[in-house]
Amino acid sequence: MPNERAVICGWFPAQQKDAEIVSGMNELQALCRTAGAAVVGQTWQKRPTPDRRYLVGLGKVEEIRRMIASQDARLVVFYNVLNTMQQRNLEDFLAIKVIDRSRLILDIFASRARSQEGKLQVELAQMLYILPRLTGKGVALSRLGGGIGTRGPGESKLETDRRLVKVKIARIRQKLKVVSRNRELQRHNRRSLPVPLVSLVGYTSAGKSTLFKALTGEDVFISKELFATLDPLLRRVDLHDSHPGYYFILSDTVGFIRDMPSELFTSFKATLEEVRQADLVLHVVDLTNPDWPGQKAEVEKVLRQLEIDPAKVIAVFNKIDLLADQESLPASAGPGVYISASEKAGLADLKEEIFRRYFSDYGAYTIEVADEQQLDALGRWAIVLEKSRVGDGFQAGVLCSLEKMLQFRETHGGVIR
Ligand SMILES: Nc1nc2c(ncn2[C@@H]2O[C@H](COP(=O)(O)OP(=O)(O)OP(=O)(O)O)[C@@H](O)[C@H]2O)c(=O)[nH]1
Ligand SMILES: [Mg+2]
Repeated sequence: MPNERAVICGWFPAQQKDAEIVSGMNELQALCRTAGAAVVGQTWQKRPTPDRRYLVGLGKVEEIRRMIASQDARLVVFYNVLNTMQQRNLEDFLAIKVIDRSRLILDIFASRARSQEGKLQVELAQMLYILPRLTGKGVALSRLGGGIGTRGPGESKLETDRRLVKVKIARIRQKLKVVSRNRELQRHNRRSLPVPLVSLVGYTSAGKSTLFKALTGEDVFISKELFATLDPLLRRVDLHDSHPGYYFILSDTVGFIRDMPSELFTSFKATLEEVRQADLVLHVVDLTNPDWPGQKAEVEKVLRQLEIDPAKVIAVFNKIDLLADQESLPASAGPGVYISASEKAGLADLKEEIFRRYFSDYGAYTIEVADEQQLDALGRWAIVLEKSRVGDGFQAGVLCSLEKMLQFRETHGGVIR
């Protein structure tokens, strides 16, 4: 729906603060823009409970109808999740397409998915979204389909009942199982590296990919649009400048948003699992967003759900280039590293913090092993800087913690010099 004209609307509980509502509505506007729709009008309503028929009160619905007419809108997007009946009532009353925020986010994800796994995950989320909405009373898939753009899975006129959707869900789950087995294998190979896996997390648009690019030199997709990144990506980052020989593996992945559609959460489990496996988690925070504390709290909530140990998390406050009073920063936002990913400022501090957290008990050792098999095994325990033949065996210069060195000697043999 390139340039589709949209009106946005939201219901909020009576006690909700106006500032939070404004930030939520602004975010919905950004989501619309990302999906290709221009927001030509917006309105919201505070009331103790949502209206059963229309979510918002009838007076509000009439206001939306006037807005649609005066602005020539083609679409209405609601901040809240609509049930089937509310969605249908609204469409009947307004006589144009009505979708909710979950649907919008699913559409954006669908347009972003590149990898086979990403596509399957999005498709699963779309099916999970549609299934409970296919309730009796002749609501066919064709009616649910074709929200923004023509990407949804609902276009196929053949799939007109719940049974088919259930079969499809089972099939996608099956395929995902195969893909995740491969991922499991890759992860196993990665786990046999002697260096930490460092995961970037953060609210969407916080600057994760910009930081990934600044640290790895990789030309990744960066955009002011939301959910620019979907698929996990891994690259090596050298700490060479101050710590020769040391490096870590950095992963970039999907961003978070408040009230993430539960269907996406379910289907992106495997991707989120990557974060669980990380040795260190860099939580990137966009300090220029007025609601950064709210966004930070939202991400921390997800990290808690994923049972990630807070001790593994490093707060990375980003975009300080845009802040007027940079001197007073460290005191204001809390403990963490202050950077500008786009200006590559503060990156040395960040690398130092990563080094301090993971490598502080590492040192240089020389070890002698008997054969090539042992030498290969050594590479899974320690960073091997150099190796040479000595007599019948090998000698290697390594970086490792003493604890791991002793463990290696216990399980594989060898002589530590
Ligand atoms: N001024 C400024 N802009 C930045 C900085 N870091 C990132 N940006 C901008 O912020 C926007 C989002 O950056 P991304 O790196 O795509 O953000 P992300 O966290 O990967 O976002 P998603 O992949 O959507 O979750 C882009 O327009 C970047 O150019 C920074 O340090 N300073
Ligand atoms: Mg990104």
